[in-house]
Amino acid sequence: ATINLEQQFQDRVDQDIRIEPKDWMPDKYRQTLIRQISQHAHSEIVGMLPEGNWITRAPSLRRKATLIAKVQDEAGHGLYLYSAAETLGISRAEMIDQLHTGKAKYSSIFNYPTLTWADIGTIGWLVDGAAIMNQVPLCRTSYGPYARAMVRICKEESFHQRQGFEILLTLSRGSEAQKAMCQDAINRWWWPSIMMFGPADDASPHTAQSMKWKIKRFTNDELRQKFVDICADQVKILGMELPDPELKWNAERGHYDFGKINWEEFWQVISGNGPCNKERIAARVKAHEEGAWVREAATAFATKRAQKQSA
Ligand code: FAQ
Repeated sequence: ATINLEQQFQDRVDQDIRIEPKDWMPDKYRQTLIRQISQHAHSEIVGMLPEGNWITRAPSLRRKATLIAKVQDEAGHGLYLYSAAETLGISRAEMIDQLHTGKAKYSSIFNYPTLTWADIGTIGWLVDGAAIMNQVPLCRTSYGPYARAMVRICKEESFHQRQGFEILLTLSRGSEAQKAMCQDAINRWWWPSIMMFGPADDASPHTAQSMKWKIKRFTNDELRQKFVDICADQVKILGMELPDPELKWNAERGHYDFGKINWEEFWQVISGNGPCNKERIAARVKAHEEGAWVREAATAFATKRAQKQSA
């Protein structure tokens, strides 16, 4: 009977019929989604830290207001995604616990430090840019609640990408020191940004099955190539360079060729040994502990209200 159910499930996926929370699904499909959606949610929340670091130091009131709004948007994305994951039968508390104990990953990119104001522009341009490239296809992912969350998230990410690019455009037209700061930030963020798409296809254990289930619509390398192609053109508008001497248009392929990625660095960062991993998790654990009284008060209030209503 399970084989039959599995076949029916695959048929629905093949016909692009969305899978909804109460539908039958293979246990591995459920587990894969819990893994991916919760890690995506954790990335949004941890992703608030590197940029949050610059809110008090934004160079003008307008920049500050925009940055606060962007960081708040990331919090919102995390919340939609935790809710989407909860529809699969895992609790928020369990997911948070997996993050804090290192059982669940979050995006490698957020383990790098934000050293200058130009980093904030570069994160918007490259990190949100990479996020959009990965997430637009996820608007058509096979699991309904995840796909629907992605629609709103992608609209907000587009605004983030533009505000980042505009910060860099301003710096790129500024003083020599500002131009140098802009180039330095691009140099530091470029390679980590293209690592965000995950390991090369031949080293990616989950891609084949996730493509079959239409959780993923493109492979890691396909999305990375699209991203490289777009950035190689956009960087020219800034009058800056990407730090890759091997970056070169290949007319035959219709794509840019690019240099070798340092995969050793990637695996180190995702196994907890990046420049800021410990600091990021410590910040999240501290925030969680300091927020315990809020959760307790909210629970006590909900209990009281429920008692009043049933009385
Ligand atoms: N970092 O077999 P695959 C954002 C892990 S955007 C850390 O290829 P899969 C917005 C992977 O989990 C960032 N770990 O796996 C924002 C697996 O380990 P596991 C978040 C990574 O799942 C912007 C192992 O390597 N976006 O937050 C990474 O098929 C600015 C093998 O990899 C998403 O999460 C990595 N970069 O493909 C916020 C998008 N790459 O779980 C604030 C949704 C791979 O077995 C400021 N996720 N790993 O222990 C996805 O599309 C996929 O999960 C991939 C990985 C493409 C990330």
